[in-house]
Amino acid sequence: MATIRYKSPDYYLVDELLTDEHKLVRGAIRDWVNRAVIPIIDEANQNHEFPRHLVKELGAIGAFGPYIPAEYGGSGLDQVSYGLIMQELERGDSSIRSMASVQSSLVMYPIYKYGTEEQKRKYLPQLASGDMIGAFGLTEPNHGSDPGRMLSRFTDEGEYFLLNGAKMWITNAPIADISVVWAKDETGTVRGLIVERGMHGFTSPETLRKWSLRSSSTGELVFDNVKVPKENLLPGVKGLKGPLSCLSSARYGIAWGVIGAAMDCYDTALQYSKERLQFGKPIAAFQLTQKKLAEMLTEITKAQLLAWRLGILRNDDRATPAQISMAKRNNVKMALDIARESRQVLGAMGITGDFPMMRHMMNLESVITYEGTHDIHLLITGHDITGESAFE
Ligand code: TGC
Ligand code: FAD
Repeated sequence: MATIRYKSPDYYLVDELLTDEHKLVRGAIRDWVNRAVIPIIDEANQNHEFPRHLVKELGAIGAFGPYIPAEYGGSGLDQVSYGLIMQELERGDSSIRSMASVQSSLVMYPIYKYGTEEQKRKYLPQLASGDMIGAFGLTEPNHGSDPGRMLSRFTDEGEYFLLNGAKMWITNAPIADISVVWAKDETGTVRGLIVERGMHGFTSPETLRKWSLRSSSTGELVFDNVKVPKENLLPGVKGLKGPLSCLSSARYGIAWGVIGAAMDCYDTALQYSKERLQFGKPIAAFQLTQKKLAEMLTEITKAQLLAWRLGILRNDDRATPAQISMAKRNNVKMALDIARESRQVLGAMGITGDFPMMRHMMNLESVITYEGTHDIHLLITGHDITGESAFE
């Protein structure tokens, strides 16, 4: 099988820019993906099933909250290690990376950054170990790219907050024990609330019949007069910058993650092209195949350098949201294009589940949409370089 012979490309010797710790972390996650994900992932996708048994294993290998300090259950790793973990997980499948992205950047991060000490102690260690699953509710049925216009609201009822509204397209919603939910208070200010499964009036129906991220559990969060204890408010942030700062962390992880999907596609196409004979020659000998492979490797190399540099900037807390948008947008499109091109190299074989391209391609259609669409990220860059917002 192509996946077992997987060899990640490193044309510009980017490995020389990594520390021993980075390589150790990457190797450990790669071994786990080979062992635990690759053998089951096609079947899980074909059956539209979330491989729930992997959650505790993801916790055990340190994939949840790798940059959260050890005292709260994390591993205290740097941002490049976090990126490499995302890269290796997404080589397995974007659904597995999504699970880890949401848990780490969209649930643990806001609790760590904006939560009380009690909230951190109560939730972070359990999220890190995978004993608890989290979700992040920002998008609403009528507000996706424009979350600032959200309709979800809560009122102060003295002893508790009363929450009403609905979130849609939420990763992990049907299986999450807790959800970090962004809603407006009586002054119209966006605040974060931790909503726990079992709270009266809270339901989380699953979104079915997806052609993308079929091994990820997606659903809605519906709040019908949910009484949320006051101690579940995240006190440390007010306004849209709260959820958007979490997105910065998750988008950064995606910029790395999709490189893994692209590498898997490229490596599979390269191996296949050397073995598949047509017109009496390996198809790798034809110029048009070489053009495809050479362009794939060029784009992967550029994406690697972008992600690595962004990681260094993030380690110094110098990466701007607009720089992160540029990397998310570029790298996801790069991976999607490579999934499509590499699928062509395999001809008819490329449409089967014996090879990963179609699965990656379908997954990446979600990845290019969530965490800000391809066009929204272009507009964020446009805003940054011109000073003019095209949103209003
Ligand atoms: P705007 O006025 O631009 O910003 C409001 C405030 O937020 C600040 N800010 C940020 N802060 C931190 N990180 C960022 N990335 C930030 N972007 C903006 C900004 O400085 C401002 O602060 P302040 O202090 O002045 O109030 O707000 P806007 O309403 O004009 O926003 C426009 C826009 C388009 C940039 C933004 O709303 C946006 O990014 N839209 C895309 C929505 C999106 O990405 N949704 C993702 C939902 S979660 C998800 O998809 C999870 S998928 C999970 C998985 O399975 O992996
Ligand atoms: P819309 O905002 O309706 O956009 C539709 C089209 O219009 C897009 O092409 C967009 O680029 C374009 N458009 C919109 N505004 C403009 C503009 N000003 N200028 C030019 N073009 C514009 N959300 C969460 O909160 N939590 C999650 O865990 C989560 N997980 C997800 C998992 C999956 C599988 C998917 C598919 C989505 C998930 N999302 C999640 C939601 C995701 O973030 C949104 O789908 C995304 O932000 C886009 O919103 P929308 O789908 O409502 O599209």
